[in-house]
Amino acid sequence: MSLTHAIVRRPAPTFAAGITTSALGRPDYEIMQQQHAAYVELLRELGVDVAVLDPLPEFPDAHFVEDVAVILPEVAIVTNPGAPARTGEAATIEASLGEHRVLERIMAPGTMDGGDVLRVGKHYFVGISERTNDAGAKQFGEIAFRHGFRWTAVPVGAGLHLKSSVNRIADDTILVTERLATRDEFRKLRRVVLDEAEEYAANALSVNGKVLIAKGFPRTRDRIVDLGLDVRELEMSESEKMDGGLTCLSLRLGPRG
Ligand code: CIR
Repeated sequence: MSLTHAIVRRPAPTFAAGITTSALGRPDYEIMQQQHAAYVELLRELGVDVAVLDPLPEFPDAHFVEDVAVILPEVAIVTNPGAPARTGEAATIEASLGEHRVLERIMAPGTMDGGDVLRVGKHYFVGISERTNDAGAKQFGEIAFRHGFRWTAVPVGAGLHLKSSVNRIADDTILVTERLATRDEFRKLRRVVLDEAEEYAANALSVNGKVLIAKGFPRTRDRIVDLGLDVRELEMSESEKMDGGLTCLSLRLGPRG
């Protein structure tokens, strides 16, 4: 699955006012900007054409662009984010997405955050979480099905989003927390199970043959390297303080169709 384009948004000076459950302390804006710039630079180095949108100070979480849309090969689905403070963010991504795809929408009472949607091949796993409800998942599933995908709902339980706990790192291979590893929905996939102390590293991102992970999780890195995969590490401390990770910072597109 090659990635050609990505959409990111620079963090706003207000970003520390975003939603968080983390007890890691107040994030630093300057360091956040540096970490975001390094992320964009790495995507570009990996051959991705990155569109960088302006900050939106009125939406302190808006640089976590993944949550406002899910991009399929043929269409982009603008979500209805589940946190009331983030609902208005969805409309702000439509113009950029419209350059690449026809748009569809998740409508109330359905809610959905893109962080709950994990694609593995022709299948979508949709996390049911505090942000994505059954109605949102069902609307998503119906659209995905029309475009040739199957889908399964997965109760997220702990953690913010499904992709806080599980991500695809190679064909049919997922990096997953112990808690979700034994779930029936994932039984057909090869599972790389995270150490409990390294669960934040679950939010890995596969980009054009490399696996991007947060820096500071050596056991996870070694396990992925042992699979013969090429790992790149990025400092993610300031996003982690705001419950965000590598996937959250971009919307990614492959070729259309
Ligand atoms: C929020 O709580 O919505 C943001 N502070 C973090 C969103 C992270 N997004 C993601 O995992 N896809």
